Amino acid sequence: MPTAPAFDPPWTVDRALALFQAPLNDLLFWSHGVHRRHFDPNEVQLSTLLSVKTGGCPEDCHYCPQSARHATAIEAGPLLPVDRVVDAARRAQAAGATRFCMGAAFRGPKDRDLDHILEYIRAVKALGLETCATLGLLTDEQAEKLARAGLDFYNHNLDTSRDYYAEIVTTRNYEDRLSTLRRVRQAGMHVCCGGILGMGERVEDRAALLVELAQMEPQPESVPLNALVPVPGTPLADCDPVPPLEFVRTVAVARILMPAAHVRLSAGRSRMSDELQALCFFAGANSIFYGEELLTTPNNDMEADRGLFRALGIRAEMRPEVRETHAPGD
Ligand code: SAM
Ligand code: DTB
Ligand code: SF4
Repeated sequence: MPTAPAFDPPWTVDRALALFQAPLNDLLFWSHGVHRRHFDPNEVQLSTLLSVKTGGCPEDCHYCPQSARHATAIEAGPLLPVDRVVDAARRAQAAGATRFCMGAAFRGPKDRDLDHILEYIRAVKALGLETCATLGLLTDEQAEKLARAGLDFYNHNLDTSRDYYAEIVTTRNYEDRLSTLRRVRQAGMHVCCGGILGMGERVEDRAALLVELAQMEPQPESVPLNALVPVPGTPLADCDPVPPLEFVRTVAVARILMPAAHVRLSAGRSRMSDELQALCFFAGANSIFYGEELLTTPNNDMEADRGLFRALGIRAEMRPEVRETHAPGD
């Protein structure tokens, strides 16, 4: 077997591509080794999503069923009342999730909407859950307000490479996304940032996306890897699914480039077999979206996920402060 290449930064697209092109067994051996050095390989973190404001979005993201510019079956709704959000968070916590992620179909929040969202954050945080929100582009002041309300993570995906971005979204650019990510960091929140595979991109675009993420200082704490959920009415409805082993390779390269990040199997998991998910966990994935719905599309059945975890000997990760008060095996 060839000896492992050096895994230290700075990462370049060529170096990342060389990993993508390595024999699969070598790549998995390397990525699993990195994974074991940074994490318990038998623990997976569980996040639950809720769409707190659905549809009617002015942006034109070609993958998204919530854009008002695409003729999909999604109807626009208002921001949910706080008690509905708190009920959903309680159910997620009772089912075993440690993080609750609130998503809104905004280009960015209006200040009036933000005040309402700050109430969700305070209430969900008070339950003892980690909080995450994904609300689109932020100003400095909005990022600071979110952080002060107790928001732990902000999800804001780069989605694809800088070069391919304009093929996927025309109503904002890569730099707009990077500016918001800098504001999130500046305000002291953790960054959740990843992308979507299966939008017609090349392997070079996947490598460039991962290098873009890996070059952030500090690197994102959380990296969601979505497989496109093709929704009728969106411009990407007819894209071919990502070849499963290409998805595994992307997980493995993400793990090597961002050794301390939680790499999340995100949208598209319901089309993955148990065996493919098992291979992704071996490659270095250690987080999933848990709950029967993503934002507007179905996710895996929770009982099936618990069954898969039992079969693989995987435990749900506890929050660090909870773990300290439990002996192993509790
Ligand atoms: N509007 C905000 C924004 O775009 O940042 C937050 C919500 S948006 C729905 C959050 C993320 O969901 C997008 O960045 C994209 O990565 C993901 N997403 C949306 N539609 C998807 C689809 N059909 N398949 C996979 N991922 C999708
Ligand atoms: C992420 O990377 N994926 C999630 C979450 N962050 C917000 C969203 C997936 C959405 C899939 C399509 C839908 O359900 O509308
Ligand atoms: Fe709007 Fe976000 Fe969907 Fe783009 S991904 S259309 S910004 S909800």
